[in-house]
Formats: sequence, C-alpha cells, structure tokens
Amino acid sequence: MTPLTVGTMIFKGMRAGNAGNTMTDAFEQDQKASAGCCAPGRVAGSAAPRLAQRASDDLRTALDATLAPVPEGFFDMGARKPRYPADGEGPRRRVHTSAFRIGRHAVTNRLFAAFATESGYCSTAEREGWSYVFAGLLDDPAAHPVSPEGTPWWCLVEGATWHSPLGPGSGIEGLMDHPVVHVSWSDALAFCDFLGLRLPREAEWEKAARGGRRHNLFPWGNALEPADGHRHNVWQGRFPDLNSGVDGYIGTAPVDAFTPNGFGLHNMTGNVWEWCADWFALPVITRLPARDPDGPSDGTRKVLRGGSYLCHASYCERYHVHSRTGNTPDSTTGHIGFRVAASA
Ligand SMILES: [Cu+2]
Repeated sequence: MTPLTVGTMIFKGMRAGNAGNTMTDAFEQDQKASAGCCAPGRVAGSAAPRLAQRASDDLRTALDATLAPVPEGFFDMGARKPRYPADGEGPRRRVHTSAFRIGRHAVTNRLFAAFATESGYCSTAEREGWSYVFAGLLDDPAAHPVSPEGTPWWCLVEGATWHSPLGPGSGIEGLMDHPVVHVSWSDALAFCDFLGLRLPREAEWEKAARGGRRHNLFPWGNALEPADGHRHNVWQGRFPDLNSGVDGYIGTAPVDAFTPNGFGLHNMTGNVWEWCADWFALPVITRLPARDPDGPSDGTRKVLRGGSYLCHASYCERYHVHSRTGNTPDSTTGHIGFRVAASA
C-alpha cells in the first residue's frame, strides 16, 4: 500500500463511516475544513508488536517520579461557549473523578528511548516507514511532495520516526527533554503497558489541565498571553507560513518549559497534542454527573487534547483546556505525544 493511498483512504473512511448523522456530518466537515494543525491520519497495515517483559525498576522509578497527584472530586468539564461546537467542546457539565496521578509533563524522548531500548519495541511509524512532518520545520519541503488533501503544510516524510523526527539524517540529540513525537496511540499504549501505567481518561486529562481552577480557558487562567509573559508553546504570527516564535519556540519546547499549573503540571496546552484513553465522540450528557467516565465503548478515532505548537487563533484555536480532536490509533505526526496516568 503506498503512503498516498493510505492518506486518501482515511479521509474517505472518516466521512463514509458517519453518514446519516447531521451533527456528526457537520463535525466531520468542520474537522476536515479546519484540520489545520490538527492531525492528519493513517490506518496502519501492520499490527503493534506484543511485549513480553516489563520495565526495569530503574525505568519504573524514573516514570513514577514524574507523576503528580490530582485529588478526587467534582469539576466542571467542557466549555459554556464553545469555540468549535462541532468538536463537542461543550456543553459544560459536572463530572466526578476518583483521585489519580498524571505526568507532570509529557513523556520525553529520553524516557521513550529508554523504553525502546529495554523492550525492543518498534513503533508504528518505524514499521510503516513514514510519518507526517510540518513543512515549516523541513529544510526542503519540496522534496516531500505528498500531503494530506487540504493540508499542504503536512509533508509525508519517509523515515520520519520518534528518533528521526525530521526524517533520515535528523536525530533527537539536544531534544532529550522534549516530548516524544511521531508516536501513535498504539505506541503510547505499549509504553504504558510496559511501565504498568495507563493513558489518562479524557475527563481526567481535562480536570488535570484545569489545575484546580473553575471555568478557566487555559491552565493558568483566561488570558492567552498574561502580562508576565507566555505560558505555553503555540503559534504566533500567521499560520502556516509565518511563526515569529516569540514564545521562544518554533517547534517543540522542553516538556517542563513554562510555569506549571495549580497541580504542578507543565504544558497541558500547547507544545504537543496528547493521546487520551477514550474513543472520540460527541459528549453524552447524563442527568447525574458522570463518574470516572470511560467514553464510548468503541470508535474509529482516539481523543487528542491540549493543542500544539501549531495552534493559532487564525486557523486552529484548539489550545484551550476544553479543546479536543481525534485521530485514528495508528496516526503519527510531529505534533502528537502523550503523558501517562495511574490510579491513585
Ligand atoms: Cu490546532
């Protein structure tokens, strides 16, 4: 199967699979129209390898040290005034979570490299032989002419993987404390399984992102750029051709860049989209507050949260604590990573 065929199939499949539901159709059209920075996809031909052994004590200890507690209790999930209603950003509703722990930051290249060395795991992008890279990060985007329909700023780069994020010849030297990228949901799950951890539920992710605040747009409050400076890594300028980088970064930032939120968590918004455990669907509103909701029992796409270094109000304003998108579990790009969670 050629990469071009794969990319085209996904968009067709996404539309055909949801025919007959006006809300969902509108949602899919909106997703396609505004996919923007938000995640071109893939259905992989190869299956994720199974890992027999477990992580070393050293690696488990290293991961455990990155976890911060989030207390049990109710919170208000979703936006009262959604920016993208068709994404299911609203309505605002009461949700209860048990106590849990979540990564203070996204999983780094350093930690993912340790996992790959110990486990011998081969990621989706390594098996499939390609991933999507943002054109503005490539020296010669014209050398990679294949893009998903409607999003020419995404280049299909053969040989782009977590350890060669811009393709062959690139590396992660100097990026060991940056989030691992070009990891699929399946890769993130394999990492979690190996470490005895799990991905956050979507509700847990949003509660964590809000940092104990109520009705906030960002992990720190409501101002995108507070007077005391930038608080996350998003796009400044004009998407997709001018990124001034005044927040300090054009691509990814170190996972602990910027001030953490009230729960001590860094970069819950901006930097990289983060995989959650749930299948993606519009929220189901219940009469009583949901408790530790797991989301739909099946689906075609997994939830992504937090937006990325490519989000900008002019094109894809999905850098709020309530913003959401989804992608197939085998999709990989240079702006998708993940953080781990564990029950308390
Ligand atoms: Cu975006």
